[in-house]
Amino acid sequence: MTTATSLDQAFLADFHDTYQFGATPANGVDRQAGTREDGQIRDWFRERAIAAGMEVRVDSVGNLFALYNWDPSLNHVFLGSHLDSQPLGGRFDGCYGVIAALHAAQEINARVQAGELEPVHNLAVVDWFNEEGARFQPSIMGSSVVAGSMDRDKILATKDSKGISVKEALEDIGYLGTDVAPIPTAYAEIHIEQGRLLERHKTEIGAVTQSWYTQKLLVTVNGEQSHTGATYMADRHDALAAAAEIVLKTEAVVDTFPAEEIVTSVGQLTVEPNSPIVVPRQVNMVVDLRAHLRSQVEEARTRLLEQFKEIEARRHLTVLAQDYDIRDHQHYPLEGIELTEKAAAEAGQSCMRIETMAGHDSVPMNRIVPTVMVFVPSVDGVSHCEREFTRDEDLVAGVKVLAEIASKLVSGSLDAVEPGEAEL
Ligand code: HGY
Ligand code: MN
Ligand code: MN
Repeated sequence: MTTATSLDQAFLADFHDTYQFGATPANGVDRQAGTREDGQIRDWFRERAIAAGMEVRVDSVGNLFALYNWDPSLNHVFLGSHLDSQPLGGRFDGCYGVIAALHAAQEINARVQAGELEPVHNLAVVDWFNEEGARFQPSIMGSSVVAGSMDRDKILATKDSKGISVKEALEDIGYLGTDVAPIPTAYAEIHIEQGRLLERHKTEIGAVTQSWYTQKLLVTVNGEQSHTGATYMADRHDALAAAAEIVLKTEAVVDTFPAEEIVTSVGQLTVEPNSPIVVPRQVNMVVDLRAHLRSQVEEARTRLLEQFKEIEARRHLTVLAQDYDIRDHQHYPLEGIELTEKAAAEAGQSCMRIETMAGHDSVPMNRIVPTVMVFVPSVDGVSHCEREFTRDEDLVAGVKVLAEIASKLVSGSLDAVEPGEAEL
């Protein structure tokens, strides 16, 4: 077993090394899926994996795997997350989980080579393609294809705002793979919390129990173009003014729910024709609704659709809303939660059970194999922002916990456990 300090130092050296890829002036990263920067960090990861004696594979939707194949007849425990980021995103979201997995895997390999561990499964570290869903929508693409909840060909044909397809982008960075993906038997992912509960409770490890219910609404407002100077106000059908009301109503709909149980936002909005002296004819926007309970999202959705009707009638225009990217609750198996709690206790780390408000690759994976999701604290609960930060000591503590969980998974601890249930 490598001594803890060498594991810590090797992990921190690698993790800090990743900051260079897509580095932004305010200490963030911009490494959107399939971009040159995404390709650069993947090349770097591939080199580190090969140097650690791993076999590297790339599948047909750009998922990147690094494998320890101790016995070619065995399937693989997966450890992973994602290297892609949001625009002007944080250095930790996703990338931490991949580098933590890479070093946890090396720790487990050292134990296997030293005869301290007899694995009944091989081990795979994975960088899932396009978890973030910034450039290509929806999010959580690569793991959803492996989990069977998204169609491979549809994903490859998905285009970004410049009309470039996933297939073309992957070809450009050399990651349109032809390898057969390994077969998962269990999955574990460590990730920054991106919220503020661990910090609020002064707790070092989060054992994730379930994901929040989430959905998006693709909203199109159709008004009419006119001259911003020559058209009387009564004659205007201003799609952007209507959209502005929708943005504020999306924010206000949470007011009638218990605090911190539901969150809503409009994160993406495009205006047509976007000319300074033309009243906008069309606005396309994405409404993001997430809550602790499915019923809360459904109630908020009903209220918003009623408000959209009122805006339509008053402003003599149309508002179309389409349900999109619906993710049911996923309950992580109790046995996996208890694995995290035991591993944290062994590592002398405080631990609490927590729900994830953000989506992760572990959500689709949780549908096909027993999945363990672990959090480390986020300073100020900030994420998807250059200010995102987690302290080195918390990162290192997480790697140790992940290594302990991985050692139990490769020893078959969850072999008799079903994947997490979706809330019916
Ligand atoms: O959708 C999510 O919550 C994730 O950040 N992609
Ligand atoms: Mn993430
Ligand atoms: Mn993210």
